[in-house]
Amino acid sequence: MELRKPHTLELEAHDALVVVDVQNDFLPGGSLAVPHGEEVVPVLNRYLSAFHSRRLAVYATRDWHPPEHCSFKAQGGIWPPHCVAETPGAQFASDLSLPPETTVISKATELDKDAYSGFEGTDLDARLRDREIKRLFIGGLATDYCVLNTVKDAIRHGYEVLLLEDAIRAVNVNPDDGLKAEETMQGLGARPIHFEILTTRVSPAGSASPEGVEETEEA
Ligand code: VGL
Ligand code: ZN
Repeated sequence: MELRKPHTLELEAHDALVVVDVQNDFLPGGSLAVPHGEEVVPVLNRYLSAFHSRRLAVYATRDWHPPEHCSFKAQGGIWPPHCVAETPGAQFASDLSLPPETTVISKATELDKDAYSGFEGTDLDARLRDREIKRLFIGGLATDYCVLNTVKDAIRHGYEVLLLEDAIRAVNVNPDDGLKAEETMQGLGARPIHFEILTTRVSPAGSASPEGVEETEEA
């Protein structure tokens, strides 16, 4: 018999959080600002806290381009210069609370290749397999580019994907791009979730209580 309430989700040992490209250039004032991009930060901080307090794995991807990257308009690409490695625009949002054990994954680092997926040209899959990670909780920026492609690759690599629907925002070059991306991800099997469905087993010591009482995650 299923004792758990429907629409709740308990974090498990083989879960990892993947925070996609929450970098200054994608936030207000940045060179490729995602509309409302800053709104993902406080929500991601709640997920980060939930993962950190359970000692679960956290990964943060970052767009990390050379100064004359092929995706920039001057080189015939479609984007303004953004996330140039080692510049302030490429830094993670200052109010993003990444735990010290976060694994940083740099992508699109080569001059003549773009990469929207955190798996493309990186060791992310190998690192996840090393830790026997099975489920990925994926959120960040932007829904219609790097989140979409990271989720697609995650599913292709066999991970179960929980899409943090409350912690993604879209560029929306075309008005529906974000919505279409969400439909695509769900069509491939990604399950949209929001923070409030996470449960925790609370005890004074912070470990599982003998009763295994489930409570909804604190705000
Ligand atoms: C991204 C456009 C260009 C992203 C990266 O992180 O979604 N979008 N480079
Ligand atoms: Zn880029």
